[in-house]
Amino acid sequence: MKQFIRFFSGLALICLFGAVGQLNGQVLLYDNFNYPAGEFLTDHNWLQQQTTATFPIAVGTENLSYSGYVGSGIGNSAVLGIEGQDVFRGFTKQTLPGNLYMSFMVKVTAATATGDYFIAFKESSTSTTNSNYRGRVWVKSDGGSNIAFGITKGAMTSPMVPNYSGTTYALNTTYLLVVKYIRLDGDPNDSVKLFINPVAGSPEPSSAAVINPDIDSGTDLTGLGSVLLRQGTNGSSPTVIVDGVRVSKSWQTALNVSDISTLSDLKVDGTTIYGFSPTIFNYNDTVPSGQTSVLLTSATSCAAATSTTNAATSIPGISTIQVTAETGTSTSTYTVTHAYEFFMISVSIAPASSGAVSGGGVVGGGLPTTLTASPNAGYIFENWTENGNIIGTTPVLTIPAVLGNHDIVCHFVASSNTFTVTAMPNPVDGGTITGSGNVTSGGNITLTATENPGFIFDNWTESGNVLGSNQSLTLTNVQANHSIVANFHYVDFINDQVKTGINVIAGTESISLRSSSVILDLCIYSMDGRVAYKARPNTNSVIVPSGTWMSGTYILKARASDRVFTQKVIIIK
Ligand SMILES: [Ca+2]
Ligand SMILES: [Ca+2]
Repeated sequence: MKQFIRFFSGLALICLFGAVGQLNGQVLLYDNFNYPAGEFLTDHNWLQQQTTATFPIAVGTENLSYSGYVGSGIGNSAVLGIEGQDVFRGFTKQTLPGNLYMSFMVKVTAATATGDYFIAFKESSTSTTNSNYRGRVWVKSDGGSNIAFGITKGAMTSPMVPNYSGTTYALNTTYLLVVKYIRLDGDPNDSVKLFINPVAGSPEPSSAAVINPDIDSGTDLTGLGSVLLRQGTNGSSPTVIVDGVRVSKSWQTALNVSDISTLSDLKVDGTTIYGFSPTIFNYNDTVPSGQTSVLLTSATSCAAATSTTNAATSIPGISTIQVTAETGTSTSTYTVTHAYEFFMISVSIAPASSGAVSGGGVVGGGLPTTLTASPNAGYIFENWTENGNIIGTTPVLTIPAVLGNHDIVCHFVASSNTFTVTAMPNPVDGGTITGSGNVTSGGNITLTATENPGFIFDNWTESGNVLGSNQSLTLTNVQANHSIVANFHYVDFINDQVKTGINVIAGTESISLRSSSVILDLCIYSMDGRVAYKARPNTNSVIVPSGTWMSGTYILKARASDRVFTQKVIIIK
């Protein structure tokens, strides 16, 4: 048992109302007997009731179908006959008040005139000795090939007298039956209905084929928690094939696919995660020091939903559980962050009500986190500060690995009082500019131009007008947006300031250059100033063919990404 706090984040309350509306769409149990024929139901999620183990209930080869029914035509079936073993399969126990539906297909191959019941709800989900059965479904014959279905709420006083339909149904025919158990607080007030061959996809009929009111004296059970398959009493047992058993809280999902994609439980290392709720999708899990992996288990709210778990492979790490509804359309993803410790990223907004920040909160130690600023109308983002220091100037702030608590302020400024000053170098590789950004009305802003190798700064212009020729430009009393250009020109001096790192070999047929950095521009001039060769190689190694050139002295100028280079070259033929 872990003795530490499991944090959780309540991020999903907005989903609460939708989830409440969906609760009746849960499928609590469904079984299409999609198991190998001949195997016993006790091999497949069913438990033996009481101690009788003779004539165990097995999976049959026949697969029942009913047009439009969700459990139609899947897998095999269960075959019940002579008195012997009974079995039950549990579901999440349902307490008062509420309606519970049990739908299934049945094909009766033999029945007695005495009649007997073969399926019912049972009180306990797990107890093999609990024998409180409710909503018992009976079948009897007229002595020939006609049969009737009946229902009792509970254990009738002897002799058992179910309410039966007319003997208008036939042996060896597949029927869809739906038991509705109406459970109310107090007694006697529960009742049961049996629908025979309802139309799948249609609303619940206003009247059932058979109704049995609460005429027994039993008090309310603690709930209903399983489905019982019963092989009857010697001499009265029918032989039935049961298939597509489905327990649900609504008529709709008793007969049709469910669209619920939530979890009913989420365990980490065997313990339900602190604060679990089906409608909370993000959790934080503090892992004990030294533990390097986690085991996740979960249960879906709807038995017919499916889930896929991807557990974190290291700590800190994140696990996800994706749940897909029976419909295949609705999905939910639950996320668990595992870490040895958690830190708090506190974010405040300045000034108040000027914007919002997403992200922050509790973050696992060592994991990254991202804050995203969104200004309210009338404001623009300015910067992030922590302890008075600017730590970011773009609206998205990422902390690569959170190793402590943070108290971050997101600053916005009123857009009506703020102007943006942008600055671009011309040409784009002529140099760099610092200092551009937002400035409040009437404020000052200073731009600084820095030359790239080979370039010289000329001046600042805006819309073609020269603003200054100092490498530092200050705009005062800013009252508008500005788009400033810093102009540079390429230097054509013979003696450049930086000239190392490029090797030149001049032969009779070619001149080869090899540079430690990429050669961007290459120009070779004759001594009278004419261009003999010009190229933009964009590579570290260049070979210039010079076989047709006259003997003489040439000036070679190369501009690499980090330097410029000028050298005289003598070509001797
Ligand atoms: Ca089946
Ligand atoms: Ca009651």
